[in-house]
Amino acid sequence: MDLMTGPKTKGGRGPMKTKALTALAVVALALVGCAKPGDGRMKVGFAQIGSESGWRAAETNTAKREAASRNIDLSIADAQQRQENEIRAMRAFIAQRVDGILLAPVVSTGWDGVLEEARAAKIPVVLMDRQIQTEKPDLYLSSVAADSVHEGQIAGDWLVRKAAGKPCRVLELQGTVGASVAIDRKKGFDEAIAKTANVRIVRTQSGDFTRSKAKEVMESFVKAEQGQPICAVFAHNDDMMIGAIQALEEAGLKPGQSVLTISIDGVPDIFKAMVDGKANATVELSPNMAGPALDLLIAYKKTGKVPPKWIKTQSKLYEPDTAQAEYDRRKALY
Ligand code: GZL
Repeated sequence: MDLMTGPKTKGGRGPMKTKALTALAVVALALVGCAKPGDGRMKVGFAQIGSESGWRAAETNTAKREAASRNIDLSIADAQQRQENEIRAMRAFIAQRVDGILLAPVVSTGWDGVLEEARAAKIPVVLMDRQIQTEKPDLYLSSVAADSVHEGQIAGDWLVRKAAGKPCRVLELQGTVGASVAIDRKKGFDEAIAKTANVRIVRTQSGDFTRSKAKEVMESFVKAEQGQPICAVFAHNDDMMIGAIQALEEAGLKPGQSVLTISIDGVPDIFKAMVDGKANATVELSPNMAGPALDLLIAYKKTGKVPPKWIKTQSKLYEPDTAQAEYDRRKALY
Protein backbone atom coordinates (compact mmCIF):
# COMPACT_ATOMS: atom_id res chain seq x y z
CA MET A 1 0.00 0.00 0.00
CA ASP A 2 1.34 3.40 -0.89
CA LEU A 3 0.93 5.38 2.31
CA MET A 4 1.06 8.66 0.52
CA THR A 5 -1.99 8.02 -1.61
CA GLY A 6 -3.57 5.23 0.37
CA PRO A 7 -4.84 1.85 -0.82
CA LYS A 8 -5.74 1.62 -4.50
CA THR A 9 -9.53 1.16 -4.90
CA LYS A 10 -11.61 0.68 -7.97
CA GLY A 11 -12.03 4.09 -9.61
CA GLY A 12 -9.58 5.67 -7.07
CA ARG A 13 -10.56 8.13 -4.26
CA GLY A 14 -11.47 11.83 -4.39
CA PRO A 15 -8.55 14.30 -3.70
CA MET A 16 -9.98 15.27 -0.26
CA LYS A 17 -10.00 11.66 0.99
CA THR A 18 -6.46 11.05 -0.27
CA LYS A 19 -5.18 14.20 1.52
CA ALA A 20 -6.80 13.12 4.80
CA LEU A 21 -5.35 9.62 4.47
CA THR A 22 -1.89 11.02 3.78
CA ALA A 23 -2.04 13.28 6.83
CA LEU A 24 -3.14 10.32 8.95
CA ALA A 25 -0.25 8.21 7.64
CA VAL A 26 2.33 10.88 8.49
CA VAL A 27 0.96 11.28 12.00
CA ALA A 28 0.89 7.50 12.43
CA LEU A 29 4.52 7.19 11.33
CA ALA A 30 5.60 9.93 13.73
CA LEU A 31 3.66 8.40 16.61
CA VAL A 32 5.05 4.88 16.22
CA GLY A 33 8.49 6.32 16.96
CA CYS A 34 9.85 6.41 13.44
CA ALA A 35 12.21 9.27 12.82
CA LYS A 36 10.61 12.30 14.44
CA PRO A 37 9.89 15.12 11.99
CA GLY A 38 13.48 16.42 12.15
CA ASP A 39 14.73 18.71 14.83
CA GLY A 40 17.80 18.02 12.73
CA ARG A 41 19.82 16.53 15.60
CA MET A 42 21.49 13.13 15.39
CA LYS A 43 19.44 10.60 17.40
CA VAL A 44 21.34 7.91 19.34
CA GLY A 45 19.96 5.17 21.59
CA PHE A 46 22.09 3.87 24.50
CA ALA A 47 21.23 0.40 25.85
CA GLN A 48 22.88 0.82 29.25
CA ILE A 49 23.46 -2.14 31.60
CA GLY A 50 21.99 -0.52 34.69
CA SER A 51 23.19 1.48 37.69
CA GLU A 52 24.93 -1.34 39.59
CA SER A 53 28.02 0.66 40.52
CA GLY A 54 29.36 4.15 41.01
CA TRP A 55 31.40 3.71 37.85
CA ARG A 56 28.29 2.74 35.83
CA ALA A 57 26.43 5.81 37.07
CA ALA A 58 29.41 7.96 36.10
CA GLU A 59 29.47 6.42 32.62
CA THR A 60 25.79 7.29 32.20
CA ASN A 61 26.20 10.87 33.45
CA THR A 62 29.27 11.35 31.27
CA ALA A 63 27.34 10.05 28.25
CA LYS A 64 24.62 12.66 28.84
CA ARG A 65 27.23 15.44 29.01
CA GLU A 66 29.13 14.21 25.96
CA ALA A 67 25.93 13.94 23.89
CA ALA A 68 24.75 17.40 24.94
CA SER A 69 28.10 18.93 24.02
CA ARG A 70 27.73 17.43 20.52
CA ASN A 71 24.06 18.45 20.23
CA ILE A 72 23.10 14.78 19.95
CA ASP A 73 19.63 13.60 21.04
CA LEU A 74 20.60 10.67 23.33
CA SER A 75 17.97 8.25 24.70
CA ILE A 76 19.25 6.01 27.53
CA ALA A 77 17.53 2.75 28.52
CA ASP A 78 18.47 1.28 31.95
CA ALA A 79 18.34 -2.53 31.57
CA GLN A 80 18.62 -3.33 35.29
CA GLN A 81 21.55 -5.68 34.45
CA ARG A 82 19.30 -7.93 32.34
CA GLN A 83 20.21 -8.88 28.77
CA GLU A 84 16.59 -9.28 27.69
CA ASN A 85 15.95 -5.67 28.67
CA GLU A 86 18.93 -4.49 26.65
CA ILE A 87 17.71 -6.42 23.60
CA ARG A 88 14.21 -4.98 24.05
CA ALA A 89 15.65 -1.47 24.25
CA MET A 90 17.72 -2.01 21.10
CA ARG A 91 14.61 -3.19 19.22
CA ALA A 92 12.78 -0.05 20.31
CA PHE A 93 15.69 2.09 19.09
CA ILE A 94 15.61 0.24 15.74
CA ALA A 95 11.85 0.88 15.47
CA GLN A 96 12.53 4.56 16.14
CA ARG A 97 15.11 4.48 13.30
CA VAL A 98 17.81 6.10 15.42
CA ASP A 99 21.03 7.11 13.68
CA GLY A 100 23.18 4.90 15.91
CA ILE A 101 23.07 2.62 18.96
CA LEU A 102 25.48 2.41 21.90
CA LEU A 103 25.43 -0.96 23.69
CA ALA A 104 27.13 -1.84 26.97
CA PRO A 105 26.70 -5.64 26.76
CA VAL A 106 25.96 -7.02 30.24
CA VAL A 107 27.20 -10.46 29.15
CA SER A 108 29.40 -11.42 26.22
CA THR A 109 27.13 -13.89 24.34
CA GLY A 110 23.66 -13.85 22.74
CA TRP A 111 23.89 -10.61 20.71
CA ASP A 112 24.04 -11.76 17.06
CA GLY A 113 20.25 -11.76 16.55
CA VAL A 114 19.55 -8.19 17.58
CA LEU A 115 22.76 -7.00 15.94
CA GLU A 116 21.57 -8.59 12.66
CA GLU A 117 18.30 -6.62 13.06
CA ALA A 118 20.25 -3.38 13.57
CA ARG A 119 22.37 -4.12 10.49
CA ALA A 120 19.24 -4.85 8.43
CA ALA A 121 17.97 -1.43 9.48
CA LYS A 122 21.36 0.09 8.55
CA ILE A 123 21.88 1.33 12.13
CA PRO A 124 25.52 1.16 13.32
CA VAL A 125 26.16 -0.24 16.82
CA VAL A 126 29.12 0.75 19.02
CA LEU A 127 29.98 -1.42 22.05
CA MET A 128 30.75 0.37 25.32
CA ASP A 129 33.09 -0.78 28.11
CA ARG A 130 32.56 -4.49 27.54
CA GLN A 131 33.13 -6.83 24.58
CA ILE A 132 31.02 -9.58 22.97
CA GLN A 133 31.81 -13.03 21.60
CA THR A 134 30.65 -13.32 17.97
CA GLU A 135 31.71 -15.09 14.77
CA LYS A 136 30.57 -11.97 12.91
CA PRO A 137 32.54 -8.96 14.19
CA ASP A 138 31.19 -6.87 11.29
CA LEU A 139 27.87 -6.84 13.15
CA TYR A 140 29.15 -3.93 15.23
CA LEU A 141 31.00 -0.83 14.05
CA SER A 142 33.53 -0.53 16.89
CA SER A 143 34.02 -0.90 20.64
CA VAL A 144 35.27 1.61 23.21
CA ALA A 145 36.67 -0.27 26.20
CA ALA A 146 39.73 -0.85 28.36
CA ASP A 147 41.95 -3.91 28.02
CA SER A 148 40.41 -5.84 30.92
CA VAL A 149 43.10 -8.54 30.84
CA HIS A 150 45.68 -5.79 31.33
CA GLU A 151 43.65 -4.34 34.20
CA GLY A 152 43.79 -7.74 35.91
CA GLN A 153 47.52 -8.02 35.25
CA ILE A 154 48.21 -4.61 36.82
CA ALA A 155 46.24 -5.72 39.90
CA GLY A 156 48.04 -9.06 40.12
CA ASP A 157 51.50 -7.58 39.60
CA TRP A 158 50.82 -5.04 42.37
CA LEU A 159 49.85 -7.79 44.82
CA VAL A 160 52.89 -9.92 43.93
CA ARG A 161 55.09 -6.90 44.67
CA LYS A 162 53.33 -6.23 47.98
CA ALA A 163 53.51 -9.90 49.04
CA ALA A 164 57.28 -9.74 48.53
CA GLY A 165 57.73 -13.49 48.38
CA LYS A 166 55.73 -14.23 51.55
CA PRO A 167 52.70 -16.59 51.52
CA CYS A 168 49.57 -14.60 50.52
CA ARG A 169 46.10 -16.20 50.58
CA VAL A 170 43.73 -14.19 48.38
CA LEU A 171 39.91 -13.91 48.38
CA GLU A 172 38.51 -12.89 44.95
CA LEU A 173 35.19 -11.14 44.24
CA GLN A 174 34.41 -11.63 40.57
CA GLY A 175 32.17 -9.39 38.45
CA THR A 176 28.91 -10.42 36.75
CA VAL A 177 28.95 -14.04 35.59
CA GLY A 178 29.49 -14.14 31.83
CA ALA A 179 30.59 -10.51 31.52
CA SER A 180 33.68 -10.09 29.32
CA VAL A 181 35.32 -7.82 31.91
CA ALA A 182 34.89 -10.41 34.68
CA ILE A 183 36.34 -13.18 32.51
CA ASP A 184 39.25 -11.01 31.36
CA ARG A 185 40.11 -9.33 34.66
CA LYS A 186 40.34 -12.77 36.25
CA LYS A 187 42.46 -14.01 33.33
CA GLY A 188 44.92 -11.16 33.72
CA PHE A 189 45.12 -11.45 37.52
CA ASP A 190 45.63 -15.23 37.36
CA GLU A 191 48.42 -14.81 34.78
CA ALA A 192 50.18 -12.24 36.98
CA ILE A 193 50.11 -14.26 40.22
CA ALA A 194 51.06 -17.47 38.40
CA LYS A 195 54.58 -15.99 38.17
CA THR A 196 55.10 -16.73 41.89
CA ALA A 197 54.08 -19.66 44.09
CA ASN A 198 53.43 -17.61 47.23
CA VAL A 199 50.31 -15.67 46.06
CA ARG A 200 47.25 -17.81 45.50
CA ILE A 201 43.47 -17.40 45.36
CA VAL A 202 41.83 -19.58 48.03
CA ARG A 203 38.19 -18.53 47.50
CA THR A 204 36.46 -16.92 44.50
CA GLN A 205 32.84 -16.02 43.80
CA SER A 206 30.79 -13.47 41.85
CA GLY A 207 29.58 -10.36 43.67
CA ASP A 208 27.82 -9.20 40.47
CA PHE A 209 29.69 -5.85 40.56
CA THR A 210 27.46 -4.62 43.43
CA ARG A 211 28.31 -3.52 47.01
CA SER A 212 25.44 -5.45 48.58
CA LYS A 213 26.13 -8.81 46.92
CA ALA A 214 29.88 -8.47 47.55
CA LYS A 215 29.27 -7.77 51.26
CA GLU A 216 27.19 -10.97 51.50
CA VAL A 217 29.85 -13.02 49.72
CA MET A 218 32.66 -11.62 51.89
CA GLU A 219 30.66 -12.41 55.04
CA SER A 220 30.39 -16.02 53.86
CA PHE A 221 34.12 -16.11 52.99
CA VAL A 222 35.13 -14.84 56.45
CA LYS A 223 32.93 -17.47 58.13
CA ALA A 224 34.36 -20.24 55.92
CA GLU A 225 37.94 -19.09 56.57
CA GLN A 226 37.43 -19.60 60.31
CA GLY A 227 40.32 -17.42 61.34
CA GLN A 228 42.85 -18.55 58.72
CA PRO A 229 45.08 -15.61 57.68
CA ILE A 230 43.54 -13.48 54.89
CA CYS A 231 46.39 -11.71 53.13
CA ALA A 232 44.42 -9.85 50.44
CA VAL A 233 41.13 -9.26 48.65
CA PHE A 234 41.00 -8.79 44.86
CA ALA A 235 37.64 -7.32 43.70
CA HIS A 236 36.84 -6.85 40.01
CA ASN A 237 35.43 -3.40 40.81
CA ASP A 238 35.70 -0.80 43.59
CA ASP A 239 32.03 -1.03 44.56
CA MET A 240 32.41 -4.70 45.48
CA MET A 241 35.54 -3.78 47.45
CA ILE A 242 33.55 -1.19 49.42
CA GLY A 243 31.06 -3.92 50.32
CA ALA A 244 33.92 -6.27 51.25
CA ILE A 245 35.55 -3.62 53.45
CA GLN A 246 32.29 -3.28 55.42
CA ALA A 247 32.11 -7.06 55.93
CA LEU A 248 35.77 -7.34 56.94
CA GLU A 249 35.46 -4.52 59.49
CA GLU A 250 32.27 -6.04 60.95
CA ALA A 251 34.29 -9.25 61.42
CA GLY A 252 36.94 -7.30 63.34
CA LEU A 253 39.51 -7.44 60.54
CA LYS A 254 41.60 -4.51 59.27
CA PRO A 255 41.15 -3.95 55.50
CA GLY A 256 43.90 -1.71 54.11
CA GLN A 257 46.12 -2.70 57.06
CA SER A 258 46.46 -6.45 57.75
CA VAL A 259 44.26 -7.31 54.73
CA LEU A 260 45.54 -5.80 51.46
CA THR A 261 42.90 -4.57 48.98
CA ILE A 262 43.19 -4.18 45.21
CA SER A 263 40.26 -3.39 42.92
CA ILE A 264 39.40 -1.67 39.62
CA ASP A 265 37.48 1.45 38.47
CA GLY A 266 38.93 4.42 40.40
CA VAL A 267 35.62 5.70 41.84
CA PRO A 268 35.77 8.48 44.48
CA ASP A 269 34.72 6.19 47.37
CA ILE A 270 37.74 3.91 46.94
CA PHE A 271 40.02 6.97 47.23
CA LYS A 272 38.10 7.99 50.36
CA ALA A 273 38.72 4.48 51.74
CA MET A 274 42.44 4.89 50.98
CA VAL A 275 42.50 8.24 52.80
CA ASP A 276 40.83 6.46 55.77
CA GLY A 277 43.47 3.69 55.67
CA LYS A 278 40.95 1.01 54.62
CA ALA A 279 42.05 0.36 51.01
CA ASN A 280 45.43 0.07 49.30
CA ALA A 281 45.12 0.37 45.50
CA THR A 282 42.81 0.71 42.50
CA VAL A 283 43.23 0.48 38.73
CA GLU A 284 41.53 3.39 36.98
CA LEU A 285 38.89 2.85 34.29
CA SER A 286 37.77 5.97 32.42
CA PRO A 287 34.00 6.57 32.69
CA ASN A 288 34.15 8.51 29.43
CA MET A 289 33.41 5.83 26.88
CA ALA A 290 30.64 7.88 25.22
CA GLY A 291 32.86 10.73 23.98
CA PRO A 292 35.03 8.54 21.72
CA ALA A 293 31.99 6.43 20.76
CA LEU A 294 29.92 9.42 19.64
CA ASP A 295 32.88 10.93 17.75
CA LEU A 296 33.45 7.77 15.71
CA LEU A 297 29.71 7.46 15.09
CA ILE A 298 29.54 11.07 13.81
CA ALA A 299 32.55 10.52 11.54
CA TYR A 300 31.04 7.29 10.20
CA LYS A 301 27.63 8.85 9.51
CA LYS A 302 29.12 11.99 7.94
CA THR A 303 31.98 10.57 5.90
CA GLY A 304 31.58 6.78 6.00
CA LYS A 305 34.92 6.65 7.87
CA VAL A 306 35.26 3.13 9.29
CA PRO A 307 36.89 3.27 12.76
CA PRO A 308 39.25 0.72 14.32
CA LYS A 309 37.37 -2.25 15.84
CA TRP A 310 38.58 -1.35 19.35
CA ILE A 311 39.28 2.09 20.78
CA LYS A 312 41.27 1.13 23.87
CA THR A 313 41.02 3.35 26.97
CA GLN A 314 44.02 3.52 29.31
CA SER A 315 44.40 1.84 32.72
CA LYS A 316 46.48 3.33 35.57
CA LEU A 317 47.29 2.15 39.11
CA TYR A 318 46.62 4.51 42.04
CA GLU A 319 47.79 4.11 45.65
CA PRO A 320 47.16 6.05 48.88
CA ASP A 321 49.92 8.62 48.25
CA THR A 322 47.65 10.52 45.80
CA ALA A 323 44.28 9.47 47.26
CA GLN A 324 43.13 12.79 48.74
CA ALA A 325 43.87 14.74 45.55
CA GLU A 326 42.23 12.06 43.40
CA TYR A 327 39.16 11.98 45.66
CA ASP A 328 38.77 15.76 45.46
CA ARG A 329 39.23 15.74 41.66
CA ARG A 330 36.86 12.84 40.93
CA LYS A 331 34.05 13.81 43.31
CA ALA A 332 33.09 16.52 40.82
CA LEU A 333 33.09 14.08 37.90
CA TYR A 334 30.93 11.30 39.46
C1 GZL B 1 34.12 -2.36 33.12
C2 GZL B 1 32.64 -2.19 33.41
C3 GZL B 1 32.33 -2.66 34.80
C4 GZL B 1 32.89 -1.78 35.91
C5 GZL B 1 31.88 -2.00 36.98
O1 GZL B 1 34.43 -2.05 31.81
O2 GZL B 1 31.88 -2.93 32.47
O3 GZL B 1 30.92 -2.68 34.96
O4 GZL B 1 34.19 -2.16 36.32
C6 GZL B 1 30.58 -2.00 36.18
O5 GZL B 1 31.88 -1.03 38.00
O6 GZL B 1 29.58 -2.67 36.84
